[in-house]
Amino acid sequence: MALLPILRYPDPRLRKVAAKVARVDEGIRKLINDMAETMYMAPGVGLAATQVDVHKRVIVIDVSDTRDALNVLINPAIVESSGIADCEEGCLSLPGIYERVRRAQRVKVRALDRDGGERTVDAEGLLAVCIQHEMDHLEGRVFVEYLSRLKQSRIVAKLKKQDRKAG
Ligand code: GNR
Ligand code: NI
Repeated sequence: MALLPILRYPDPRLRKVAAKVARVDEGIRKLINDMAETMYMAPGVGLAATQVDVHKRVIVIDVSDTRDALNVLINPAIVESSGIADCEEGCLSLPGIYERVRRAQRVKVRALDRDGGERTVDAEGLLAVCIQHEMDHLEGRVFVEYLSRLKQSRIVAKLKKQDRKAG
């Protein structure tokens, strides 16, 4: 396994649209293992391949307290959604930034698992929010793009200041 570097906003590579996975092979399973390790170490509750500069439709998520319930979603598609949830979100590509975003409260997602089998996940609460956040990454979208231009420019300034302090 290997820890992968996470791209930081506003890196233009975060804007790339990820391609469908044609076959769930050993290369994809290695990517999943590395992404899971990177997510747990960060620590975060989810990670999209886009964030580690791999532009394939692969997501890992674990919203459990015990950190032992890994969800792997390959080529995810939302087939149903309902309700509204306003959730304070964070992102490993924007360390230290937390903002409220409006999402669907429940989503039903069809995806492939790490063995290439089809599965459907019925999600609500943080899992549902996280799935939508990660699927946005695969489309080249980051949660702050739902905020006003003014807020976005303040966030970019704050991240730049962080980078300067870190050297
Ligand atoms: O670790 C994360 N926490 C989080 C909290 C609320 C809503 C979404 C998230 S996802 C984020 C990890 C990440 O950046 N995934 O892309
Ligand atoms: Ni994120």
